[in-house]
Amino acid sequence: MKSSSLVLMVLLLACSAGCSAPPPPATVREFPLTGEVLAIKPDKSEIQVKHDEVKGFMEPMTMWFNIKDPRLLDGVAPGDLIGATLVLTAEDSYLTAIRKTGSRPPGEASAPPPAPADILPVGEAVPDITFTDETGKPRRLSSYRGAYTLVTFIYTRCPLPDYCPRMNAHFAAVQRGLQADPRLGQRVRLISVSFDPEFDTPARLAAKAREIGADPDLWHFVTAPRAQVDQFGGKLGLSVLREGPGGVNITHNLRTALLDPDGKLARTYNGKEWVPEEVIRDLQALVK
Ligand SMILES: [Cu+2]
Repeated sequence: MKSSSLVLMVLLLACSAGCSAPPPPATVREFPLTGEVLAIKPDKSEIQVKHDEVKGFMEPMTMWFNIKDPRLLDGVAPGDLIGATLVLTAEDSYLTAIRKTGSRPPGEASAPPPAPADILPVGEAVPDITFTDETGKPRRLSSYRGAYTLVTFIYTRCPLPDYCPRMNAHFAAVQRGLQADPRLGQRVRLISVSFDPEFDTPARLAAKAREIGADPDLWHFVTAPRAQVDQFGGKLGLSVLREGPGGVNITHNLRTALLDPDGKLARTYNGKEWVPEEVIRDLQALVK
């Protein structure tokens, strides 16, 4: 009850700061997908698949997919080859119609990609890095000291609605919370870091920032050379796998981190499960 009224309040605050037009009606797209199961979450809500090319949509890569009905995974285990339907709505993607088509001989099954090592513990200083922002200017992470800084990682050509586009939508909602509460607006900044610097030029980052209504006083889109972004992101739990010619096929997880005014890691928000209201609540508790 308490949390739902808070959600309502945040929504009202967000609307008082300018309600955008309702989203267009969801169009649903479906693609056949084949691949090898690498891992299954214990609650069967997600499955990791090393998939073949999804014609007209996605290069071969390894990634986690949502499963709406755990019964779809009855009899499916890591090492199995499967066929399925990838469903995309405006905000979500998931696998359905999963069927086992075979299995890799034991010993030939692929190992899941390694989890990122040496993640910074909460309370540690986050190493400085010099980004290039959407105007093409250098922007050091340390220049945000004095503010609570919410950092997430994206790339603008991410094809899956519940990955980077969802992070952008969540940050837009957090931004509305900052605009609605001057106390937060003065003390909190947002940074979206692209891990696709070759494609995400300042011009493309600026176009994305405009498209989703980023206020340049509150929210910056930045990037840095690949090795630097990967090293920086790795410290915050980001893992990016680059495959194909030039490493253009990107498989990634989602990590969002809150840095305190001293540049220390205050907390992390994992994956795509966090909601903007949770961040606003945390910020309201932190910002005195
Ligand atoms: Cu993405």
